Amino acid sequence: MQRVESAAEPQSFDRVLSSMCTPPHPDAREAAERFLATNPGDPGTYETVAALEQRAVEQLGRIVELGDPYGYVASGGTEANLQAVRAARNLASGEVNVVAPESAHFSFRKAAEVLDVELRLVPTVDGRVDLDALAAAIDAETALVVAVAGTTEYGRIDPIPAVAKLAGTVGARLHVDAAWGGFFLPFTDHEWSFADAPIDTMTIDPHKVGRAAVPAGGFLARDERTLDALAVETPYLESTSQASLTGTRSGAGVASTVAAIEALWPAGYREGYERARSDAGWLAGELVDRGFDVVEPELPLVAVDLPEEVFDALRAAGWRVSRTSAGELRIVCMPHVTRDLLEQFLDDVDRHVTGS
Ligand code: 0PR
Repeated sequence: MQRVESAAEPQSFDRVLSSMCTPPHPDAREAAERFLATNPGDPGTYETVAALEQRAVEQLGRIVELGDPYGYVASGGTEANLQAVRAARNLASGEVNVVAPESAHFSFRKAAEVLDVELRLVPTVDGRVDLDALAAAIDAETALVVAVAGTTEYGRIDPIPAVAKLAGTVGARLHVDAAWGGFFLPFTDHEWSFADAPIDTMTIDPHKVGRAAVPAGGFLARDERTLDALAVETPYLESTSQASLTGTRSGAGVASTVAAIEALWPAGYREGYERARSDAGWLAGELVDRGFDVVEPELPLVAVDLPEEVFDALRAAGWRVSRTSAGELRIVCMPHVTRDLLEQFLDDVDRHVTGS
C-alpha cells in the first residue's frame, strides 16, 4: 500500500478531463473551512448551519424554479437519488417498481439494491429515454419514474414533460436527476425544471458544476410530504425528526453551497456555461475535422471515438480521461477545463495519432 504523507498536496486539476469534480469557488472553499466541524444533522445544537441549510434550499429552489422548496444538502447525487427512490417507495403501498432510462447513473442500481425495489431500465435513443419503451415498462406498481437532465456519459436531457405525462398515467412520482446538468440548464432552452413539468423530486449537486466543496449534493422536493416520508424520529435530539440519510453531516457542504451560489448565481454560472459551451463546440469541431466520430454535445460534454492505442497513450501522458461504456473518451467541460488545456490535449492527440 502506498503511504500518504499528511503533508501531501492533492493532485492538481491539470489534465483532469473526465471528472465531474472541480476546484471550489474561493468563497466556497473559505466557507467550507469555517464550517467544517459543524453538523447540520443536529439543528438544535448547530443553529447557524441549520439556518444556512434553509438558505441553500431556497437558493437551489430558485435555480430549479421551485417557489416553495423542501429538501436538504446531501452527501452527493447518490444519496439524493436514493432518497428519491426511498420517498416514492415509502409513499406507495404493496409491491413497487422504479423505471429509469439505461442512461441513469449507477446510483439508482445501488438505491434499488439497498431499498429492495425492482429497477426496470428502459432503452434510450440517441442517449435519451425511448418513450415507447418507457410506456411499455410502467404499470400500476410503478412508484417512481426517473428522468435525467444531463446524463453522466453524454450530457443528454430526457424529454421531461413527455416523461411526466407517462408517469401521470399510472400515478407514479417523477424524479429528475440534474446532479450534473442542473447548474447549466437554467441558461438553456431545455424543459427540465419544476416549472416545466409536474416533477416531485430532483437531484442537483452543488459539488459538481455548482462549485461548492465536496461533499454537497442537493435533494429537492415539491412538497413537505416527501420529507415527511423520509423522516425518522430522533428522540434524544432537540429536533424531533431527521429526513437525511446520513446522521452527522459536514457543515462544509452546506456553507460552501451558500457561498458559491451567492458568488455565482446567476451571472457567474451563466458566464461559466457560455464558456464551457463554446469550448465544447470548438473541441467537437476540431475532433470532427480530424476525422473522428464525435457525439454532438448537448450540454458541455464531448464524447469522441478514439483508437484504443491513442486513448492508452493519452493516459500514459498523464491525461486523466475515462471512457463511456461504449468506449468513447469523455471530456467533461468543468470550470477548470480551459481552452488552453483543451489545446494542449489536442496537440497530444495529434502527436499520438500521427505517431510523431
Ligand atoms: N447523477 C448523475 C447524473 C451523475 O453524473 C452522478 C455522478 C451522480 C448522480 C452521483 O453523484 P455523486 O457521485 O455525487 O454521488 N457522476 C460522476 C460519474 O459517475 C461522479 C464522478 C465525479 C466520477 C468525479 C468521477 C469523478 O472524478 O462519472
